[in-house]
Amino acid sequence: MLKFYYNPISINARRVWIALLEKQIPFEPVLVNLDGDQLQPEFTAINPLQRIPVIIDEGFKVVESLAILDYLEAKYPTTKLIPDHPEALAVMRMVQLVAVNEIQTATMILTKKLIGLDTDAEKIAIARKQVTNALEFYEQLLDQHPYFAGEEITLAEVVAGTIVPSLPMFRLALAPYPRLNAWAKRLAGRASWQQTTPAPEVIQAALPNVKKILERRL
Ligand SMILES: N[C@@H](CCC(=O)N[C@@H](CS)C(=O)NCC(=O)O)C(=O)O
Repeated sequence: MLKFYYNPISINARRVWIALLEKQIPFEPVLVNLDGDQLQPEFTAINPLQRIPVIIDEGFKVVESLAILDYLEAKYPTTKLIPDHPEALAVMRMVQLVAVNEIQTATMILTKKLIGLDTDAEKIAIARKQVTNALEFYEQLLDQHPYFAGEEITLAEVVAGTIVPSLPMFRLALAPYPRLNAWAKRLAGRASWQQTTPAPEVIQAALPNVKKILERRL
């Protein structure tokens, strides 16, 4: 059975978790405690980058969440999460890349501020602006569709939908973006989102580990 190395507080792992659930792929979850287990020789042998998520499927190992999502789509295409239509495909990729390159990089800075590691006001203002520009872009892109690429969820939702709903944690409200706000509520109603949403106390308890990771990483 497909092995899935994860931790419930990891948004990168959550993307994969949601895709596995949406595609109804049976899997064996392997919890990696981010309190240093990821740095031990046993896990380093699985992923030299010392990060989750990782999947091992029939002996084939994939690291990097976006690569895993592409692999799952190619291997298990029954529930489609990547559209064929060129415009829908472009929208899906834009949303994914903006989530990773714009929003996620900015939330690293905002997380550092939240846990008291970085308080450079100028850098924080730049990070906040980077996020609000991305949200404005998403708001326009959603237009009148329930989901970014049309009537069905795609990897756009799987990737942006696991980071955008967490933004209020950084005092970045979704209310000024009515379509995006409605989209986030739509996703929150899905079983795969509900099953993978970390409880606030789980996030709270993980903050010391998050702090250690951010101190060690770029
Ligand atoms: N680009 C990677 C990022 C993976 C990543 O940073 N994972 C974090 C958890 S969200 C991790 O394992 N961190 C452990 C560490 O840095 O020690 C992906 O998309 O899979």
